[in-house]
Amino acid sequence: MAIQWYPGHMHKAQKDIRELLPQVDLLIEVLDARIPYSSENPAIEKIRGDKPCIKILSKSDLADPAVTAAWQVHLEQQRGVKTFATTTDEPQKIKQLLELCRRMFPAKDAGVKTINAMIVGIPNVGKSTIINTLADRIIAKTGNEPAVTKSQQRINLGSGIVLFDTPGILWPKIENPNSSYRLAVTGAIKSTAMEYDDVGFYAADYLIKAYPELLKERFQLESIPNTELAFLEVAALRRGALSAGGRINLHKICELLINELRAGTVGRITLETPEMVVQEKIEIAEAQAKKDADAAERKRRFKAGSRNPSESELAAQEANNAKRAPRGSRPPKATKPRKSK
Ligand SMILES: Nc1nc2c(ncn2[C@@H]2O[C@H](COP(=O)(O)OP(=O)(O)OP(=O)(O)O)[C@@H](O)[C@H]2O)c(=O)[nH]1
Ligand SMILES: [Mg+2]
Repeated sequence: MAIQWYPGHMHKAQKDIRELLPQVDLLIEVLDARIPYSSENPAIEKIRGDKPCIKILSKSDLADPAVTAAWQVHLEQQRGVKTFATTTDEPQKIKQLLELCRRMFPAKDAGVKTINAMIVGIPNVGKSTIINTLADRIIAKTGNEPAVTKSQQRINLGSGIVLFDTPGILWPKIENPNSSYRLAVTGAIKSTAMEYDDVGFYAADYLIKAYPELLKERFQLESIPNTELAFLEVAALRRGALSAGGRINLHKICELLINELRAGTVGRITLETPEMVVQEKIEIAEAQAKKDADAAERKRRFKAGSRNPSESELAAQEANNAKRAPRGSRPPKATKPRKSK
């Protein structure tokens, strides 16, 4: 299943970001620390050009700390990129972001001009929360569901930095199917645009391989079954996710698993590592190359046109026709060609 969610306001927001970009000095892209690759907007990377960029790894309290550190090293290999891991548990650390902005523009620090920074990122990643922490007051509306911010907002922090809050955006085509699932698991996709069962199976499959110990502890299991279905069944029994008549209710356990993952109660979990993503990119490129080669071959065959059948093929066809003709039937009478007037 391909999960796509690209409502009209996101299309408009993307256009607005593109228009505003030339006027800003700095781009702050907020990524979800649990999915730093899947939450990175490929369009932003294209339109950013040489503009300096801070990539914030938000909600790092929910992510695996060792993997967050690995992602920071990986992301900083990109030109002009600095990274910063944040969590609402450490508001003082979020405030260090302002220092980092000033360090990136030493000339402007002398009060010559204001630094204009635009905050962009996927829905529900924590953009408005960061702005409120930086401003020390509630300026931007926040909420634990995607698409809370619906339009752009300019916020003057008063210390030589102006921030632009923007609505969370996804993109029209999510190329990597794993990314769609990871965005759905972490809560960036509206619940009406995804199926809990499908996403729950995806999450269970990943977790039994990547974080079996956390699952054992959370669901009080002696050992972890080796298929996602078997795990979901025992988890459902543990949690009483049953329908009338005592049948296992897979929908209920999938929803419960996803909600617990989002809330961080299963533990600190990251859904992708730099190594996994490198491998996935290779697989996607290979699949695309095969698709392109098949299309080129079809085109070539079409252009070469149809060939004449060989003698043996003609003979086989004739024998086939004779076999099919009902006994005693006559070949149709040849119709006289009409006289042309
Ligand atoms: N655990 C955790 N939750 C966070 C963190 N930052 C934000 N949140 C929660 O994530 C939810 C979304 O936060 P928002 O700031 O509204 O996200 P947004 O990116 O502005 O979302 P949209 O405007 O919908 O695009 C809220 O419930 C926040 O409390 C964090 O560091 N850790
Ligand atoms: Mg917002």
